[in-house]
Amino acid sequence: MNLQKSQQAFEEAKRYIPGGVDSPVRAFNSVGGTPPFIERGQGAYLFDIDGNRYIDYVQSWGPLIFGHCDKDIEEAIIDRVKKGVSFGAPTELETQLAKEIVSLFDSVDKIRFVNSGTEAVMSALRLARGYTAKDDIVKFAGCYHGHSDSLLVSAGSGAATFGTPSSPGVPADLTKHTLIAKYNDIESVKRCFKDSKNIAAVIIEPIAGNMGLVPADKEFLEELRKLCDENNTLLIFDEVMSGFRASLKGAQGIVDIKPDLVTFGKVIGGGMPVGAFGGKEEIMKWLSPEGPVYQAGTLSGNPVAMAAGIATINKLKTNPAIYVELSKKAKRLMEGFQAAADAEEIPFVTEVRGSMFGFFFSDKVVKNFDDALENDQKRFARFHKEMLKRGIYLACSPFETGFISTAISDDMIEETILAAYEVMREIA
Ligand code: HOZ
Repeated sequence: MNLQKSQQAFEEAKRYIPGGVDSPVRAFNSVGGTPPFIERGQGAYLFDIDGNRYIDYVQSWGPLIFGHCDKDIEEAIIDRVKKGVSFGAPTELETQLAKEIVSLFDSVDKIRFVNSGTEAVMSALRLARGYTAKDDIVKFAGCYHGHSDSLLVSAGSGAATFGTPSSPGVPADLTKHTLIAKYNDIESVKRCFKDSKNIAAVIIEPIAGNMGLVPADKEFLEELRKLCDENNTLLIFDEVMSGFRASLKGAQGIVDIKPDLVTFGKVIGGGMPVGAFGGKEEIMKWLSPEGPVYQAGTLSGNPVAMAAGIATINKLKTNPAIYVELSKKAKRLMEGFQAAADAEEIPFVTEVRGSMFGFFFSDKVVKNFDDALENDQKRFARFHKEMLKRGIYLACSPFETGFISTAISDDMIEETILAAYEVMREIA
């Protein structure tokens, strides 16, 4: 595979942008080699500037559930762009998208749009603290909720990839309010409640997608709900990744547990920058201008992002059966990878939730961050590199998640599995 132009582009980018990227994981540091610089996407494929074609299992880290350049979403975006790209004033589009999401999520009476998952979570936490008049929060090791100060503690995703799950520049005065519990371990949460009577919220990815794909057990989430109720603490589900990905109703649609607040991103913008947080009326009315908790943004509810989101959610709502199809493909892909690993006696485990998939080079079922850290990262890096050479674009870290889009055909899945057989043989 020729990556000459990408190599040049990367060197050039490094002169002007730290590490050459605007989000660390994209630099491929954990898998080595040059990240292909992307020229365009079409359907299931990515094309880089050297002319290489890849089957894309990243799909912009989740948003592109209908693949690249889906005609309906593309038309909705182009149509809106012609009418003006930003007003900093209300449009009916915001209400339209809000209505769609509220109608699907029982836990959401009202919602506010922002520009990213980081912003959504940061704002939801401020609201939770304002509403409860408490300061502490509980987060789980390995969960990633964006890079705001309070949450960059024991964080997954890029932070875990680079072995810096906390960051310089985050004052200890702030992080002392963040208590860390162990995913899928209710006793660790009970200990937090014992240590602090000042817990405003427990925040969790109900399907963790940032330490690899690690779903929370239903019983664990039920216990969590109970503990929060007993302690007048809000339960926040971070569904930035799982919202509209795991099912039409996100992780909540699978486990049937209602959080007090939910954060969204990715799919609700159809690939445009977006985030949102929502919840019960009683809590949401604390938000400015209705209430005293301040939160704002010029590009919030941006019309182009709203139009893309509406087109995406409409397509999903009119065809909910696609989740069955996507999940079937994800399962087939993971069964294929598993069989390829088994054939070479390589320790390997997989997970699937809706259109999300994950795998670890490990011999134990991964239930939490400690388990995830035990995966063979060197072998992952070799696997990733060899798959890329064969035109298969997978997330470039074992602490991320893979995504199936409707554009990915059964034949592409089989092609990917064949490549996995070859690669497993090579890395055995
Ligand atoms: N680490 C982010 C997903 N969990 C992706 C960041 C990026 O777009 O590079």
